[in-house]
Amino acid sequence: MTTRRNVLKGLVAGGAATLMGQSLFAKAAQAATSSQGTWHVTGSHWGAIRALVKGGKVTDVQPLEDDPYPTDMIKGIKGIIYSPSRIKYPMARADWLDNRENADRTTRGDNRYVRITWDEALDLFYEELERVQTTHGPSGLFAGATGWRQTGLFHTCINHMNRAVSMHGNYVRKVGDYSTGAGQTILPYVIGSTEVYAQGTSWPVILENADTVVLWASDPLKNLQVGWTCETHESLPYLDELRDKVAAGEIRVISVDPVRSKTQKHLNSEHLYVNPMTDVAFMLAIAHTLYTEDLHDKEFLDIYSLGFDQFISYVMGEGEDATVKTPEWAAEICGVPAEEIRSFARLLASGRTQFLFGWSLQRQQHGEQPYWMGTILASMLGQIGLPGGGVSYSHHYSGVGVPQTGANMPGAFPLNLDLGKTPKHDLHNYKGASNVIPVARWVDMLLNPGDKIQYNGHEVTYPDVRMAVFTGCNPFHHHQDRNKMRKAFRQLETVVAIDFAWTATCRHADLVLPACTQFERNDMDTYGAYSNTGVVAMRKLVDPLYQSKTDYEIFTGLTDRFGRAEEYTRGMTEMQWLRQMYDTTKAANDGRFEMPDFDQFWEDGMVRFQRGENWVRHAAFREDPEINALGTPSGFIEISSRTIEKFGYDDCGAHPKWMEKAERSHGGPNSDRFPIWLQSCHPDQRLHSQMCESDEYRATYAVQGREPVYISPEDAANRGINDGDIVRVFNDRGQLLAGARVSEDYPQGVVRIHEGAWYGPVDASIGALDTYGDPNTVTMDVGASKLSQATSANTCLVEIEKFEGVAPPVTSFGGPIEESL
Ligand SMILES: Nc1nc2c(c(=O)[nH]1)N[C@H]1C(S)=C(S)[C@@H](COP(=O)(O)OP(=O)(O)OC[C@H]3O[C@@H](n4cnc5c(=O)[nH]c(N)nc54)[C@H](O)[C@@H]3O)O[C@H]1N2
Ligand SMILES: Nc1nc2c(c(=O)[nH]1)N[C@H]1C(S)=C(S)[C@@H](COP(=O)(O)OP(=O)(O)OC[C@H]3O[C@@H](n4cnc5c(=O)[nH]c(N)nc54)[C@H](O)[C@@H]3O)O[C@H]1N2
Ligand SMILES: [Mo]
Repeated sequence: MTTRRNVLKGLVAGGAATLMGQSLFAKAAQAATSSQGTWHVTGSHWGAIRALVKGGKVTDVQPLEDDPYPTDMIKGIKGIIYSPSRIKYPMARADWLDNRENADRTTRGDNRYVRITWDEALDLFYEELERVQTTHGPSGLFAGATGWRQTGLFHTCINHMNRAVSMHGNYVRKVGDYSTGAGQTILPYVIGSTEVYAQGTSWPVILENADTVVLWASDPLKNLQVGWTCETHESLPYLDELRDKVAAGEIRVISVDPVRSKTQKHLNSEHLYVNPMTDVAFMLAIAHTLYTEDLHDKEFLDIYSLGFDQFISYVMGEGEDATVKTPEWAAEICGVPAEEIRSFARLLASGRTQFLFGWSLQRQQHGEQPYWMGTILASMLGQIGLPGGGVSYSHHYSGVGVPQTGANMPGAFPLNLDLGKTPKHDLHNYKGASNVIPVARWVDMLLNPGDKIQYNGHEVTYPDVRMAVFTGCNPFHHHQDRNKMRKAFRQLETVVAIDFAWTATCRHADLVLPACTQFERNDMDTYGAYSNTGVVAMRKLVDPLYQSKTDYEIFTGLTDRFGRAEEYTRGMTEMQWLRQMYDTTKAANDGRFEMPDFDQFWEDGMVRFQRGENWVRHAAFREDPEINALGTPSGFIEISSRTIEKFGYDDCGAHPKWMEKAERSHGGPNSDRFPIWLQSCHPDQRLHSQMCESDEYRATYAVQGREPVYISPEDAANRGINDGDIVRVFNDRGQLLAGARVSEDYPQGVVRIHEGAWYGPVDASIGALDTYGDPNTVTMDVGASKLSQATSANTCLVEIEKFEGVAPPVTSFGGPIEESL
């Protein structure tokens, strides 16, 4: 098979660190202009692309020849630019404009807006910041939410908002994220770093050395289609190599997942079905088998870990909890027959085993526990730090496992931490409340000012927030429990949303400012978030559409209103910033990685570096655990944690435990009323809510114009549901319409609606039917535990019925209902 990697091997035999002139890419770039228009290179979450521009319009988008494994989502890009859901002008909520903080907030969400000028909009933004800072101080403003802003290091919009707003005054911020909240909180106690965003063992090393690869709740073929920076897709050809090794009987791959995933089907590998949210019971029984059959590596545990005795006495039922965690005990919970649990444990111990964990299973109640157990199982096997063995929590993400070049990458637009002067307003008086909130608890914060919660060994006191600013994120997609959110938004006097698409967040905001898309501005980006394969030039394709502006221009206009624009911009234009960012990077790489001057780079579209060396995660620790001690309190792997024990939490203790969930399918709590588990995994054909507004592309997967709900043949038949029917999905928290896709990949009692489906309620009421199929209309908004307070999106039960009668039209797309002044 010809992969980009093989091509590169041939090209760089001599070892030059930079690949520019010779690359496939530069040759193609020379033929960039034709009668059809001009092809420009740019980067995106979906990979590097070439876009054809003719007559001021993007007419075609193709993956760059450099991309070894382009994603189908490239087809959706044009529809983002030319979406009927674009925000065309600055808009203000009709009921808010006249009465501001005294406006009727029960109509929030009815989507009635008035067009205003940019000057009026920025004056209003500034006046509201002034009012809130003067009346309530920094605890009155929440500007801490962040998300998957489009790519581009200079225009990274979250930094623009943070820099500008913090020049005016301080505000309530967030800690953690929705992706890995539970994992990134627990793992530093257990294995010394968050692990979730760490570079992992190189794929070639895994392919060479592993006997068994366990994909635990991990679907890399689906999730590696996008990256945090411009994605190279260099990790995907490795999955083809893995498929070939599976076929040749050289590696066994086992996907532990309630669902037959895209990756498992692609690899044609084994599937081990486990009941949703019961992995910990399964894992404890594996530990039981390894221990009782003397398959565990005592020497490794002695040298590299602490606290095994305490943990294993829990497994053996010797402590307070007198239950022995036998395979028979676990089988009842996890649905894997006891003998299968035993043979799986024996298989793991029979050779080199690499665990690859996805993140979905920590996005649930007690999400810390399966992650902690992952490290414990890998420690019992004694393979942490060996090539093709041990545990990874990141190989499904942004090209982790592609060897890193070692080159310096450009920095992003600076935050406000380098402020020469203090902000206009008081920085520190939070009136006894906390200034940092665990990210997934901000709706609780709005509803319960003054309340105290536990978080990671600390107490957090919720501030009394009156105003919120959102940019580069879509909270009316990303947060759980829409109806609770709608209640919470009634507490807010002022909500400002800056976006290019009229999302449900805009629909619930008071002031909506039209940013332009990344395709309407000049920028540059890291090519390969972990591989640092190169730097991609992001050339503006077309001028900002309608009245949209770059975030840079928007916040220059805002800071100008309080005399800080010069400081904000440092007196530089967009192109001056880009030049400076590039030149700084070139200087930092000098002598190690050759880079052309800026103009050449801008013309070429990319500078690319030589593939880095293979690497093994935790090898240094294994080699010398004293010198290369882990970042845990003891420096060793902590199978039991004194630190966590001392917090005294009932939902995360001294070592991992099986804990029942608030609701759980397959016989668990509440399953008599709502028998179906809803998983809201990451979409195969979107990036969260981005691209949902791409009409033509959405039509390729929507069912009668609604988001698909994937359902098993048994569940569908039992409810008289046929493939293609509109169904109502509901529980006590909410209700939504979706389109049934009956699929053999789903077992009975398990359905999926991909996260990011645009919320489109029938009206502004609480409990309103969602017309398109946003899964967060029905998900639960509780912290994973007192330790992480992370999202529990995947702890969610529902019932489903066929929708009878005339379905209401979808209200999610096409922008606001415009009213005149
Ligand atoms: N039920 C459920 N919910 C989930 C998840 C789940 O698994 N299940 N996953 C969670 C996870 S892991 C994540 S990361 C979050 C993602 O949540 P978000 O990051 O909030 O989701 P996105 O849809 O990427 O939202 C980005 C928004 O920024 C806008 N935007 C993009 N670029 C720019 C720009 O340059 N300027 C401006 N002004 N705006 C821009 C886009 O139009 C879009 O509206 O969702 C979380 N929510
Ligand atoms: N195409 C695409 N790729 C993406 C994204 C996107 O929006 N679109 N988003 C990116 C982001 S921000 C993130 S955070 C990552 C998310 O990465 P993940 O959270 O790892 O991805 P998911 O797709 O939610 O889930 C992966 C698998 O976990 C399984 N699973 C769910 N619950 C359980 C459980 O209880 N037990 C077991 N054993 N398995 C379970 C699901 O069935 C699914 O096959 O993806 C990134 N990649
Ligand atoms: Mo995420």
